[in-house]
Amino acid sequence: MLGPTHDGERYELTSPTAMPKAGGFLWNQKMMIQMTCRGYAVAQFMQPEPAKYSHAPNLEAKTFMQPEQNYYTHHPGRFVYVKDEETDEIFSAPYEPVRTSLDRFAFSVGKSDISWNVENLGIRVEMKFGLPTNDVAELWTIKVQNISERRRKISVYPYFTIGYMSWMNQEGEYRQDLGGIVASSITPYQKPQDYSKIKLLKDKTYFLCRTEPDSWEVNQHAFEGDGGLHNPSGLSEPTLRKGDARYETPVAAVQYRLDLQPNEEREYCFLFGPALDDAEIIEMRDKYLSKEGFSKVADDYASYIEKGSGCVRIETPDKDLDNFVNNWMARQVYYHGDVNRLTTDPQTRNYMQDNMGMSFIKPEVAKKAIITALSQQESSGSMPDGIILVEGAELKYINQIPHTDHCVWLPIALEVYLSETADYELLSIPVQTQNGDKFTVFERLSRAMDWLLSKQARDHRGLSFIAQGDWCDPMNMAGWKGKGVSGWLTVATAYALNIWATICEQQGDKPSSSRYRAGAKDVNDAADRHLWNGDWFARGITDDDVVFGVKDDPEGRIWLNPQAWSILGGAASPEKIGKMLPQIDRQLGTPYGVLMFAPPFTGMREDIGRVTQKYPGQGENGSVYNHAGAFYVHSLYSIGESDRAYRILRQMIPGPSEDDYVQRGQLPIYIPNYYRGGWHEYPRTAGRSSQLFNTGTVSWVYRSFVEGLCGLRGDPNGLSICPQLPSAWDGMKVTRLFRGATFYLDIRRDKDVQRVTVSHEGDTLPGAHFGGIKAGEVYHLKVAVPFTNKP
Ligand code: CEZ
Repeated sequence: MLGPTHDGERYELTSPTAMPKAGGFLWNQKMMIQMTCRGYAVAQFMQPEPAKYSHAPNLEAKTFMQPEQNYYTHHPGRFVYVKDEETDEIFSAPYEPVRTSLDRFAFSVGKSDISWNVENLGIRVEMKFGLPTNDVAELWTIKVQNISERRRKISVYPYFTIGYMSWMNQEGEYRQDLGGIVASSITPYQKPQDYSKIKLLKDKTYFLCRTEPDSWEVNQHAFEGDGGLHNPSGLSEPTLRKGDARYETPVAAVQYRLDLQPNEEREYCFLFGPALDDAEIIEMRDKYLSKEGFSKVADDYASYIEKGSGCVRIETPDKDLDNFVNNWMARQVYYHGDVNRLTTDPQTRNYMQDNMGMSFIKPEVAKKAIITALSQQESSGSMPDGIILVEGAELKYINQIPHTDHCVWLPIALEVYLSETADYELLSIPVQTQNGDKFTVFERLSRAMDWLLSKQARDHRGLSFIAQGDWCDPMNMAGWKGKGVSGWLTVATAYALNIWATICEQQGDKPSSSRYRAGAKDVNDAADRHLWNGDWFARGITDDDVVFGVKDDPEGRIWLNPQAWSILGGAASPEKIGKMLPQIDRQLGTPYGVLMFAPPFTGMREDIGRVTQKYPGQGENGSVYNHAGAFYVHSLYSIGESDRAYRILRQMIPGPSEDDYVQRGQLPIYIPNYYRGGWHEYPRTAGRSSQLFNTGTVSWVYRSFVEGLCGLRGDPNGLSICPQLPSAWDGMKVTRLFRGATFYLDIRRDKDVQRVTVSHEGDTLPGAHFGGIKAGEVYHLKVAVPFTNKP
């Protein structure tokens, strides 16, 4: 039913019903499209705020991408109806809207295109689309072939949703002069001052045909009639009526009437996208709608995606893991770093983490992002909730709610950038803000750390205020009266301070280093005093001084984040870790990964906030929230808990058993932000994927593969080598691109070594470290690892 193609370049699903929401996604810096196996699409483009060219049938709320997005008959999609003119039988490809059982179905997700191969009634329909690298458009190729042994008379009707564009003004018609269907609208607005914002929006949607159709219908209602989308009335007539839409919902439906000999095939190409005016439509047509245009786009886009293929390839005993890491993981990290989740004001923590991942792929982008973020630092040293990426953009939605954790992410992202590049010069670059102050990157980091330690950020006990949220956005009422504190942020502050202290040390700034280490110790002592609850750390203390995330809590009893970050930040001593880990295994372990906390809340706790109102086991309310799981994995690798770390990493990837795929409902081409929790409460839905590929998880997971599992982490002098194989493995091979050089590592377990031993060209190196790296060189290393997993 599901599997990779032999070279791992694609993933194929051969059932349209087993995993109905499973899909793939493509993007460029201006747009993103998520496509399900059944033909539904969610596409968005930036102008510069997110907008649509293929709409729902009603006015859609503009918000972030929704988890477990529902699809319905009139959901935007890309379909092809086929009618046998001799029998009047119909079916549609890929599967929606007709939903007939097909003779063959294959949905195939590639890195740079998505395609289908569908057979029914002796007709084969192949659909395939890709995107240009720098424009907003979909380039579709639809092939139709007679695979029966007799001559066939059929009609083929590509049907692309345009949908409800506007309540102010919308229309659509076939434009002979342009060669396709064009719908026009005015984006609704009410404030006069918004007129200037909307007047240059791309309010037209075009569907251009390389081959002129025999007929068309632009009026959605006329096409569908009373038959319904699964049996549209328009198909019951010999030809579509060439109708238009006048303040009616437009659709792009065209008809080709074919008379095909056995094996005969036709190929049609279409361009679908938004435009400002006719001139732009003509420009797009001339640029793309030719054979050469299509093949150039395919090549250019493939090489654009190729640039994001990352810095590591692995060969392990787990082939499915290899396939994911080698083919898909970096792609998702690249997507995040490249488009910033298609927003003009990414949340600061997301922006920093997405760019942490980008350090492994395009470090120059990460560098720019660090500077951009710092150029918006507040004069107090704290960071704003979101980073404005486009002039004139505003902080919106969640970024209008005060969260207190943003400074923490600065040294974390910076650390990875430095360990990948050793570009310590970044630290002395001066960065000016709009307030007029000017400090170097180094000084700005110190100011951010000072803020975390300041009275504004910490209470009389030394614990970090939470205000209206920390990493957990919806934990909005634990501290909104100004007193509540975050257990996670407290231990995370220590982690950030310690990272920064190490960088200060590397810079030879001993006084700063000691100051931040002392700060971290102070924070950790406070955590120890007020948050340790016997077997684990509490999640926080409310405005009314109630400690939560503790043994006596019937719901939200144990949270993963305070445990993971206390390991990273040093609040958890080995003795404490020894108590925490079995509790995490027991209370948070599920077959689909580790829960963010348990048990989930079943009703509002007004002293914690809206996280408790989410559906139990969904989103932040006790799901397998992979971002939290990824922090935990990173913390486990930091203490040599390789087996636990690997188990949880592996659980983040769907499969490889068929039952697991079906339960999660997702292809193993990305890691979603969550899998449903409620393993005890709601086993039927536990494990179900959110299908949401926007998530801070991936940077951390990639980091854990590179630095944890492969153990290949940069430092000022070179590459340190400390693989952490799961105990069931005898060895693995790794290719690692690092500072311009290529490393081939053959890693084997060896009963004769007590510590990791590295040899290069027959010589054993003095330590598990490789220095003097020259860009352009190729190094072959043999790595012997002991049977115990402790680093
Ligand atoms: O958004 C993410 C945030 O983008 O939730 C994470 C947080 O760390 C990220 O910065 C954990 O809270 O507001 C909500 O209730 C939403 O659930 C968002 O919190 C959530 C969505 O996944 C956004 O896609």
